[in-house]
Amino acid sequence: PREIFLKDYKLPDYYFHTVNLKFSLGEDKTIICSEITVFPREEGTASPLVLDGQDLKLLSIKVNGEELKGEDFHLDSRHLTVLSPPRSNKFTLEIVTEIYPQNNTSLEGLYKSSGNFCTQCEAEGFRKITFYQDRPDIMAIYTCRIEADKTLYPVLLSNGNLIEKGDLEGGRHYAIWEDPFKKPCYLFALVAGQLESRDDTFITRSGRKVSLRIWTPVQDLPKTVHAMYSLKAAMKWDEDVFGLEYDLDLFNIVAVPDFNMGAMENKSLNIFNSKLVLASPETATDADYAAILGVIGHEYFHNWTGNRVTCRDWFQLSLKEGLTVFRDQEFSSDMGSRTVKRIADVSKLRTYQFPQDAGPMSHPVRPHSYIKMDNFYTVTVYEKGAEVVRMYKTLLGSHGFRKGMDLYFKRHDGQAVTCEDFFAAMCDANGANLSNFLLWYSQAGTPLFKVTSSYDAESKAYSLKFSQEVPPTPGQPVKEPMFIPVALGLLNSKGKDIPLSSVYHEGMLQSIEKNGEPVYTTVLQVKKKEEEFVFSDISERPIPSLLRGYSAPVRLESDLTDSDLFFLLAHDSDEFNRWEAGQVLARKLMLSLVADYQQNKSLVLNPKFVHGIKSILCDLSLDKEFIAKAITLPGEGEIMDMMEVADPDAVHAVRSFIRKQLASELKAELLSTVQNNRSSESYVFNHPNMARRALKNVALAYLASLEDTEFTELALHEYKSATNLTEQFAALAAIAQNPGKTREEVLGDFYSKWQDDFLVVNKWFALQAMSDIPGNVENVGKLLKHPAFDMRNPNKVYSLIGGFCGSPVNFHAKDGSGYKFMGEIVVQLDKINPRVASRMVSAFSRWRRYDQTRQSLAKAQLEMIMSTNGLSENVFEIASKSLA
Ligand code: HT7
Ligand code: ZN
Repeated sequence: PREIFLKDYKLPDYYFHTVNLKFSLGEDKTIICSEITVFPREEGTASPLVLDGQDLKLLSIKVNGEELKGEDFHLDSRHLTVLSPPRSNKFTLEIVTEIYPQNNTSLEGLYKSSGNFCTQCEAEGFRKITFYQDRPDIMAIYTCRIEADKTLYPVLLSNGNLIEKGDLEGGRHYAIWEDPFKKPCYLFALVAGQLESRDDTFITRSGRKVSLRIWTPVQDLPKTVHAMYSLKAAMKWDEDVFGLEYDLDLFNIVAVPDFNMGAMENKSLNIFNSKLVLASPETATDADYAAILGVIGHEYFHNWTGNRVTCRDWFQLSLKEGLTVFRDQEFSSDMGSRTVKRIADVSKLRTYQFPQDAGPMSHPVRPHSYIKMDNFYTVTVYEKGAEVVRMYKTLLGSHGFRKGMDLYFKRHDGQAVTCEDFFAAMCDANGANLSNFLLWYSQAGTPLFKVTSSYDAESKAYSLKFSQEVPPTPGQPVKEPMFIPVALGLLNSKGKDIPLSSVYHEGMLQSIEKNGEPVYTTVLQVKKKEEEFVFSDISERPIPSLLRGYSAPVRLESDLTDSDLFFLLAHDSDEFNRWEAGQVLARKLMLSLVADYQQNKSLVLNPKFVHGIKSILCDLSLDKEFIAKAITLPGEGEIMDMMEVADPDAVHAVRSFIRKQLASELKAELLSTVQNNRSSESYVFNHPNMARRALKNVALAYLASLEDTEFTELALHEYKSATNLTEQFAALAAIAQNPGKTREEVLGDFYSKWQDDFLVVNKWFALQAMSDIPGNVENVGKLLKHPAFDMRNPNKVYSLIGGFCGSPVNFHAKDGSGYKFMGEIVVQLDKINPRVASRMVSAFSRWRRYDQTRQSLAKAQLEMIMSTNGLSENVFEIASKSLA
């Protein structure tokens, strides 16, 4: 397979002006006629015109109306090359292709999902529809005519405005769509099928009346109320916060059950995985409701950050994705609790992105190369990319950030641009010099950021010394220091923020006041390998609250003592850092107990820790969802990530021990938490209600971990009396922690209740797949044969197989059974859907982190995968990089 490099980017020799597509959809074949007006970048160019194309049958090709002969073009399995296009400043190209969407299990290009036609063109799916320059810097105006059987496919949708429709002979009909905005082909979309819509309208602030339609099979329409609410909230928010309005009279969302990712932002025709549209209190949890809000927002926000201004090439993916994730994070924060959202986002970064950045697939936010672009829709590009955008805002302030965004749109509307263009807009709008900030795009690896402090009572000077180290990553052995914004406050002994007015740095006294007033949180700019900042006039030794709100995506190591951390946990005015202090304490505790466990010492839980958790649990002044997060221990992956040699059994044993110990010591408090937070009214999706349910569910899970009949009965009672899935599923999960008859009965009961709802059944698969019960691989193997399971549906694969990889004890079982199971699945899956298979093979990528026995077992599976005939480029890239 060929590797593609950012440094090799070249402007295209030809651009496309208009693209006229005609689809004739059929049961055994689909014919696509494409008519493109082409113009050269430089007049008189003699270059061949190279078009991408994959799995296409070419029926004819014409230039300026003349059919090309065999010697005029070259066709291979990946390209169609017009050898000598006319040397005029414009010509037309007409191509007719035949494809077979009914056999397309890759779910890229045009395919069928539950009998309906739909498309997925990002990143390189358009080349599976017709021959084209399939790259985002080719932007054109599209029209699309769709013809299909009227009974089977009554609804025909594409981008833009419907300009004509009518009936044809033989029970067929047609629709013509015209999109007035130029776009890259990855934003092209088509849907044809039996769908009904929930309709609504949104009036933009300049008075445009926009029709909103959410399309699903008729029986699912009642479950689209929350999606419509989310869409309208997102449209309003983008106007209020960024001044960005919707630009067409129609916005369509279609929900499909077979989809490789979450959703796709095609211009005015977003296509969504059903699980991110459909919700009712009985069939979706609070987490689902929140995800729908965030993803509907995300895809809608792409209309400006991605569609109106797009990427020059796929290396720039984070330009649209990092920015749009940042925007959806802010949207969700404004709709709920900012602190809780930030905690959730940082946890995601630590759980998934940090390990990626420390492993063989580590890559910069803007990768330097790829074999298969699909493999780079990663947590690094998305989540770390969002952190990079957040740092601009931290450095420039809300107002400065908005000025930067406004300039970005003013300069680049209608263009395909780069991360440097975004950076330049931010700097130029603010007259800012952000020196080496661009390294965040080009250097991979999570910086290790160390802080030491000292206080001199005599001179009342408080010094903070920072040092940083960016670890080597594949292809990048040596790194330069990064630009790290450190949001910081200092607490006095009463736990109050000390007013800050100036700081010494490199021999200069810098004022940090705002409008002549001292501040309580300042942002220090750390740019060197080692740097010192000294605060004067500090009358007692303060406790620093570092990286408030997690102001940079680094691993922080500080000299804070346990008592400093308990103090911050109790007093920090920055709620994120209160949570963080608790997490640092928990991580330290877990690591030291893991060491005890490995040395066969008996485990003893520090009473101070129990006390700290108790104070949080009983503090009625705190937000309930914050409490739920603060009393939840760091995940097993996070702890393994901090160990020299990851030991899944020890980490699992220690985490379970602490959970049980806390449950037993705080039994009474946890029980009253469950009792006092039961639902008394019907389900409402709002922060106070979600927070209450979250806290109740965490408390119940703690109690059920005790395996005590009283609490199993309690969980059973909660399961039976629940009036919404959030509480019912949490009770089921609490019961399912413990093997035995009750577990099996309740799991059986749940399935029989929900067997007709595939989204709920997927949760049932995931719950069992993730189970820590030893030997669970056998059960997962049985579930593969369950009638509700289907390897062709990505959601089912992610639930059952992805869920299994999420269980450290079973996936990493010392006898290698988990690895063998996964190795076989990857090979099987790769033949059906390479993109999904490559996500599954990623589970192996950190095999070197484990002991020798596990290493050789995992390596053997990777080698077996590599030796498979006909392996896809997707899986090849991940497996080969993992072995390198
Ligand atoms: N921009 C979209 C990415 C996406 C995608 C990429 C490759 C293959 C299938 C895909 N489906 C959606 C979604 C987003 O991040 O907004
Ligand atoms: Zn996106």
